[in-house]
Amino acid sequence: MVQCSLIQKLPSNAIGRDFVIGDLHGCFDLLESLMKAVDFNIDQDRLFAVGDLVDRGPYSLRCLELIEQPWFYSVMGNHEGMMLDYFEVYQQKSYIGSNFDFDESDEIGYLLYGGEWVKDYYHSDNGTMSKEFDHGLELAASLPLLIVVGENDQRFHIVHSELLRPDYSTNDIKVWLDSDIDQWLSSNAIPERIKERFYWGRTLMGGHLDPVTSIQNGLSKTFCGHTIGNNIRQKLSHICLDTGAYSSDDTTAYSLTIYDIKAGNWVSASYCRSEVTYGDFV
Ligand SMILES: [Mn+2]
Repeated sequence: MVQCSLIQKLPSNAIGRDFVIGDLHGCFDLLESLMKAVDFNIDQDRLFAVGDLVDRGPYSLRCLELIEQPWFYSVMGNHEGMMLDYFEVYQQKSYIGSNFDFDESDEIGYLLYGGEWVKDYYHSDNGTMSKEFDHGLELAASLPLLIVVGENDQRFHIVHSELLRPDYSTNDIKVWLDSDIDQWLSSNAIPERIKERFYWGRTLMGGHLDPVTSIQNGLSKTFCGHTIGNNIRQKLSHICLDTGAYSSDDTTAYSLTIYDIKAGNWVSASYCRSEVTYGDFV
């Protein structure tokens, strides 16, 4: 499994706006529409992504390449995790110079889970992936599991799925709090035994804890994705922005959503609508 346990700390944005974008899944073109709609200023504004930049949609590598932009920040999603695991097998087996059988080597089912696009970057003549793909892999491997931004009432977090505690079924407090996160920050690592839930868990947004309050005292706003819904929704201070971008061509309720954190409003774009849609979520 992926060894990522990084946590990234950033100051508040003193000169511009902070936006969060839901699971991109290769929908680079929808992101472009949204950045235009909010008049995104790359010199002042910042964009935080909740992970799952790749797989299923049309432009996975272009979404990965966003990681190089100084205004773009993302956490690792389970899809980046699967992609890195898949290519770990490829690298270990040293297929360089011989034909690589993608399907034969897919012990984790990554290709079936949306990873088929990687085959487009394979050179069968010399048995290697393209240089730009290898670079994309390096960028994915650099992603943190958790981003912490700002202080006090300005503070927010970015994580792919959920900050649920492993003992949630018996503990009155179901989620990790700012004080826990501050301890991980001071040791610069998230404990190994609890981190998988950060990018795979679906207990909270999947409705397995309902009924729950929208706010958890002691936990700052925590933006996440991973579980598709028709709209933004909030549970225990987690605000889920995954509105199913990659399937917005055949499901009219789905879209890609960008959220302006301070203003408390969102814009969404879809493959089956020519116009973007606006709304509030405060
Ligand atoms: Mn996911």
